[in-house]
Amino acid sequence: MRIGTTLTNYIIDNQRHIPGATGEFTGLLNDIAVACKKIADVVNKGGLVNVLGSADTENVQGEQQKKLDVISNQIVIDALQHNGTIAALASEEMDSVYHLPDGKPRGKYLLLCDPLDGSSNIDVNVSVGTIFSILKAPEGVDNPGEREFLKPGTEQVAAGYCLYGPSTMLVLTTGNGVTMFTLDRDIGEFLLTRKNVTIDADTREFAINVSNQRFWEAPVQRYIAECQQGREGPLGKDFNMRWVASMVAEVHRILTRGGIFMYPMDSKIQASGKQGKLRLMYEANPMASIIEQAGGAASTGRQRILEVQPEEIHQRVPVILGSRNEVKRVAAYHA
Ligand code: AHM
Ligand code: MG
Repeated sequence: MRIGTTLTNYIIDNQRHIPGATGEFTGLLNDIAVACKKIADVVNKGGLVNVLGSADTENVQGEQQKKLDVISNQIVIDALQHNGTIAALASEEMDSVYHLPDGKPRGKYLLLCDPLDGSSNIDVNVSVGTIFSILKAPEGVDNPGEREFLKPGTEQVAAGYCLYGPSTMLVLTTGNGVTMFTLDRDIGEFLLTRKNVTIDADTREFAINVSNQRFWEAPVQRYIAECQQGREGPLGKDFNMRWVASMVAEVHRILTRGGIFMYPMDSKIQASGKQGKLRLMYEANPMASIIEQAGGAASTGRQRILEVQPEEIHQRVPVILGSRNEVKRVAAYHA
């Protein structure tokens, strides 16, 4: 596929190579792209259309929702529920699985999404993003429930994110590499700008929220201490550090110039009875799939993220992902 190809043409061309494809998957990706364009529009207008600030509501996980969390969630529902491409939808912002209204056609896929990740960055005008993951829906189930969603990340048929930064970019994997598209606002289309994305196996850049240092487990303490010792330490090289607090932006940086991103298990998270900070099904799995498809690795420290068997849709996991050799090193320290 040549640089400049529209996302629409790219997915139609992919469909041609799949015998028996009905166009439903193409329609689904198209609906997702439409949702992302609409979210990009409101995120971009920001204070001009009074969408900044808190919504004065909490999501199921007890987190304060921003107005834009709620608006983005509704945009995703509106874009996806009419066209018969999905059978149900689960979102970080909804307590339970969203069932399509009666009379709407049911599709072959299940969609999971974090409509607006990194929303603590909204009010300060820093990059945020939408993350999505697609699973096959079980046949013969009219209204799939939570149980039907509980598949490990290896079962994803596609995953991606849309980054709302200086430019809006949609990054996609359908299990055959990673492709990047940039929104051309003048024509309202995502155009292919990078294909066959690969991540260097080694890196000199780490991303972790160091304010949690006193809570980290020993393997993470050891790794970050070694990074900080730089050329004089056991890793023999100087490291740089970044922390945007917006996973989409961190993953995008890693896909662009390598790096390792960590939101590990720590004693504070443990004390709150959770299994991690980030959500397995809306954040960790889709990002792990993209990172692996680009030649990187993604681990909880103790297990490949994509092999974690989910027990509930809002489940959380520790996340360590990025340049392969560094992720392997941190996993080895856990072993
Ligand atoms: P959110 O889905 O509520 O926005 O939370 C997820 C975000 C990630 O994008 C980011 O990596 C992390 O939370 C930042 O957490 P912290 O503020 O603890 O550094
Ligand atoms: Mg999130």
